[in-house]
Amino acid sequence: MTIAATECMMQLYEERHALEDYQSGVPRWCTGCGDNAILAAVQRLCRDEQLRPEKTVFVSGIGCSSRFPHYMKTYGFHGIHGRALPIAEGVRMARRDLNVFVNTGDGDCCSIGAAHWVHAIRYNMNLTVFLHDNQIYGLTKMQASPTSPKGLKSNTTPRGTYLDALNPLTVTLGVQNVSFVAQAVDWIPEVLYDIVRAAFHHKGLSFVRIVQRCPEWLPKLMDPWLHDPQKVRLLEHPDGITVSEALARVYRNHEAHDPGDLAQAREIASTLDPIPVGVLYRNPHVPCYEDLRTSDALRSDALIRRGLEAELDKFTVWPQAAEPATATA
Ligand SMILES: Cc1ncc(C[n+]2csc(CCOP(=O)(O)OP(=O)(O)O)c2C)c(N)n1
Ligand code: SF4
Ligand SMILES: [Mg+2]
Repeated sequence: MTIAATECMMQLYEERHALEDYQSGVPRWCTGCGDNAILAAVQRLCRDEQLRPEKTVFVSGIGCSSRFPHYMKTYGFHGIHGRALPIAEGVRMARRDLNVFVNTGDGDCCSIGAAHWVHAIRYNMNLTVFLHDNQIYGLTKMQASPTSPKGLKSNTTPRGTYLDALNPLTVTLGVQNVSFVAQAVDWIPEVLYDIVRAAFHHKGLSFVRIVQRCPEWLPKLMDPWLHDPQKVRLLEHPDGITVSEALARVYRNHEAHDPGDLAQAREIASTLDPIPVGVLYRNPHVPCYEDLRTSDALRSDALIRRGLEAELDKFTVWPQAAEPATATA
């Protein structure tokens, strides 16, 4: 009896995954790169939720941030530039039993992959999407991206960019069937983790824009926000994230926001300073495309049989009615 109990305990111990079970290799990101903070939050999520590594997949495009799957001891797909979302949708469609995450950069998602981004929001498949928004092309050494601030000098814009930055939050909130939009910053790990967790628990496409610092090419870009907690506007709600007492002492600029209010979410999303952080929008009732496509109603025996018969009928040669015999003289 005692032996059985010990064995049982050992088995439980062995089956519980530690943080190391999700960690793979040493990240090659620069020191201080915000991608490190995102990786730490996501690995913690996997451990806390005890996600089975063999049932979890990270899909990315190309960029510094897209190296993410290499550092997760799960399944992963380091895809092609701009195509993280369609690859992830394919995975999800074929394997609804998997936890599917997407890591995409601002160039990857908002530039070359913009069309896929819009349609992925509309299809609302059950994916957890992290937009690592460092407002620059990091991997290819500092070209302006659509989210670069106006006037930013870069290798492709030596006189500064001419256009206002594209706002990933307002764009996403403008697409039909949007179901979850949040914003996080890499330098408040407690809130980053809570947002990542809320996104994971949402059924449907959860889109999290994470303001991610790139100390290599834009070392000072986020300094004003980093050094003045008043410039961060924390949004709290039981359906979103809650702000701990310790955090509230530092970040005094916090307010209630109901993520069920789309009009309010759009208004908040359009303000850049102070920067809103929290869950802006959540609607758990938007249907997921993969559920619509594979619903029982569409796969009933009767419907499948009718479809098959209709297909076979196309090739059936029906016997002609016998010609009436003609009288011979
Ligand atoms: C089709 C194609 N076009 C261009 C490139 C070159 N390229 C690789 S990564 C990248 C931009 C990466 O920027 P972003 O998505 O913001 O990721 P970050 O490196 O900043 O994390 C570009 C233009 C490519 N690999 N493939
Ligand atoms: S270049 Fe920027 S985004 Fe890329 S690893 Fe370095 S700090 Fe991170
Ligand atoms: Mg980038």
